[in-house]
Amino acid sequence: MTTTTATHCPYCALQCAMNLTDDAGSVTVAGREFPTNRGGLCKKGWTSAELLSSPERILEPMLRQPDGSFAGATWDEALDLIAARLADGRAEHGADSVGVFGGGGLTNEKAYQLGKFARLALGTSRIDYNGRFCMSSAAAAGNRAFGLDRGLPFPVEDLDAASTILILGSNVAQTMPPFIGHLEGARSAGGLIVVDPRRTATARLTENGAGSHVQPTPGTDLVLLLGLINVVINEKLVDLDYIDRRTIGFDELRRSVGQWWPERVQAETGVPVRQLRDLARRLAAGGGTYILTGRGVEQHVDGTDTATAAINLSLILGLVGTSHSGYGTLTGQGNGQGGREHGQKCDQLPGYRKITDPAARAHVAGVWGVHPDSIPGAGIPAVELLASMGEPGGIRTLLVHGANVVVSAPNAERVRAGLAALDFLVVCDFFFSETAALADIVLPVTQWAEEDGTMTSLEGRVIRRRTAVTAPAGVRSELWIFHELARRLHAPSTFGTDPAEVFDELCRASAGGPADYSGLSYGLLDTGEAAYWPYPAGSTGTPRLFQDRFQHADGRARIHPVRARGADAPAQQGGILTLITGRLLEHYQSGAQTRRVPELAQARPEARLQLHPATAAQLGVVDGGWVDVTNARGVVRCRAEVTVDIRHDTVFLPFHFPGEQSANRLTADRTDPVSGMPEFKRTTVRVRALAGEERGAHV
Ligand SMILES: Nc1nc2c(c(=O)[nH]1)N[C@H]1C(S)=C(S)[C@@H](COP(=O)(O)OP(=O)(O)OC[C@H]3O[C@@H](n4cnc5c(=O)[nH]c(N)nc54)[C@H](O)[C@@H]3O)O[C@H]1N2
Ligand SMILES: Nc1nc2c(c(=O)[nH]1)N[C@H]1C(S)=C(S)[C@@H](COP(=O)(O)OP(=O)(O)OC[C@H]3O[C@@H](n4cnc5c(=O)[nH]c(N)nc54)[C@H](O)[C@@H]3O)O[C@H]1N2
Ligand code: SF4
Ligand SMILES: [Mo]
Repeated sequence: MTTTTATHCPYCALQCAMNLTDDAGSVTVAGREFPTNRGGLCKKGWTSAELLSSPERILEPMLRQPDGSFAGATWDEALDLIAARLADGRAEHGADSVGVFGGGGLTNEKAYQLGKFARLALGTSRIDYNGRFCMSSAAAAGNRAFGLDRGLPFPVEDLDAASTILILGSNVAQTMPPFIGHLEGARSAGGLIVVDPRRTATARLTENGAGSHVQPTPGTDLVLLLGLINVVINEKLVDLDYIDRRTIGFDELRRSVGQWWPERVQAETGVPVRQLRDLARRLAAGGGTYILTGRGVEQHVDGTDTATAAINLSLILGLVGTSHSGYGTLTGQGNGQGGREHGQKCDQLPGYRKITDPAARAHVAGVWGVHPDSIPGAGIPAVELLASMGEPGGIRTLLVHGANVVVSAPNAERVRAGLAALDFLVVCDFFFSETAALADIVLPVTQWAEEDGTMTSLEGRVIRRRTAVTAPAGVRSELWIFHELARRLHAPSTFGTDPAEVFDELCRASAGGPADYSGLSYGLLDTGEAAYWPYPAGSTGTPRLFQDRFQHADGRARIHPVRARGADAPAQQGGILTLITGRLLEHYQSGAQTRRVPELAQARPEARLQLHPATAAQLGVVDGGWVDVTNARGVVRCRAEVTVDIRHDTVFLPFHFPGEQSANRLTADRTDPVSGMPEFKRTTVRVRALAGEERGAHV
């Protein structure tokens, strides 16, 4: 029998729509018409169904044996053992010795249930998730300025009518390929501006009169933005009427940017004065202007302040909540948006409520049928949580759901050592990811096409994931796993296994919160209606936010002046280069999934270090030759890709690969003081060409 099911791609936040056709077990993917992707998919989407029947899939619970190998077990054996170890750990070392690490790829239902499970069944405050590595800086900036964090406060299609789009630190042409269709309007108006230290596929979209590429020194975007604000104010390009009616804080901003005159900005960023002025004028010219940020400017220790500066620029130009203009951040993971709303963040309860707010605690406790005092307080953010493994007072047991931290967390070798120091590690995954391979127990779970649920896309639109194929007999849904463990742990409240029922509960728990889903249900979503939150009961949702007011009590946006910190030691002195990290089209995140898709693995089998020909010549590096990339934390060994598409002082590594090619062996676990975001994008390294015999050992 052949069945076709309408669902969405498992990977990124664009959530491209697809039809999955199951013809007697052979599953094919076809793009489906939808506003974000208009029928298009990227290679990852096209090949996504291959993982359903991957020979590497785990098909029964796996228990580590005394000799270090894994052996299959029944679900009862595995769950009994986990429950017993969790109960013992809690009794012996306290509830906060148990940690939970979630992911932005989990459905809303799973993310919600994971947060509830941690607080009620484990009684721990120690829960956080990989979205801390992703959206935390932009989220903190949005909350601070607007009183609300929804990545794009407008539908993606609004961008079609823009004449100017400024993209700061995002390579959408490779990270969300169908998205570039929405840049066409700006390109034909000559107004696509891409800020990236590399000449990326996205930067190339500005060629032939379509716009301009600004190529600053990595990590200087905050100064660049302060310079733009300075020019906009000095050239009287601000929208004073808007500033007056809708914001607070402009005078302080004006004073704070006085020192960032264009020549000084040029000296720090390398961006010519002329280009800076042209850019400021273009942004103020009207005709539909949007400012978008990505991980390139947010994944820094000053990422919150940089995103805030981008918001300040948008506010003084009167772009936010007005027609045909806007500010937004491009959410990354499939459910990166919903995943940050329903309680897997350490300081959060469902509906984007604060766990420290007594009214929020009382509301959620009411839905859960527990006393508010039984909900633990705020925990600690991801980097700190991982750093506490094996430390006195830190976590001794960890449950991982939807993250591969050994590859994706900063200072990855320290994370590996921390995981090894745990008393007990449980990982739920489809595959032996590098993190699962270190676990005591691995529980195999259903993949996207085998489950129902909801995802909230980068535009804050809640969409349905639907079961298209039958899961292999030995795997289970995480909702079922939470239910079974909660039962064994005698947890209060209920842990439903039916996604629709869990969604209804989530909607009730979110009612009245900033991310209010209370008017939603599977029934409504299944009608195909576009559902943008906030969607309180009785409403029809909110495609466009901030049109009349911002979410602060007085309705005004906060212009929060931010200062640039002193620059670090300039790159290239004494052979020091700046390493930036990011993504390739073919691979997704830690690569745990896409490295197992033959077509993608063949296209990009390994990490390559991008460097400029002049730098390569100085170091004696040839294209395809082996290099060591080192700093105090570790060494990466890989081949070089010599390219003019990068600055002389900068090198680039993708972070999709494990072991000696893992970029996160080099990144530091310093974090942004506001958001807890680690510094992924700027690390100092030395590069050395390897001689024939050295490289021989590693080929
Ligand atoms: N193919 C693919 N697509 C993905 C993903 C994936 O892993 N692979 N992941 C998804 C997720 S979770 C996310 S978060 C998004 C991320 O999507 P993007 O933000 O587009 O991804 P990155 O490649 O991390 O970073 C974007 C760009 O930032 C630049 N950059 C680095 N440092 C700086 C800097 O200091 N200043 C500026 N201006 N730019 C800088 C890099 O050169 C890079 O081209 O992609 C999503 N889509
Ligand atoms: N150097 C550097 N490091 C980075 C970044 C960077 O730009 N540079 N970017 C950061 C960003 S933006 C992100 S989002 C993180 C992401 O990094 P990770 O958290 O490592 O992301 P994934 O590789 O997607 O890991 C998801 C894992 O969960 C599994 N999985 C997928 N869906 C489910 C599910 O529903 N349930 C369960 N139980 N498992 C599931 C997958 O098989 C995979 O093993 O990496 C961060 N790390
Ligand atoms: S752009 Fe993102 S959602 Fe669309 S097909 Fe590619 S990975 Fe999937
Ligand atoms: Mo991300």
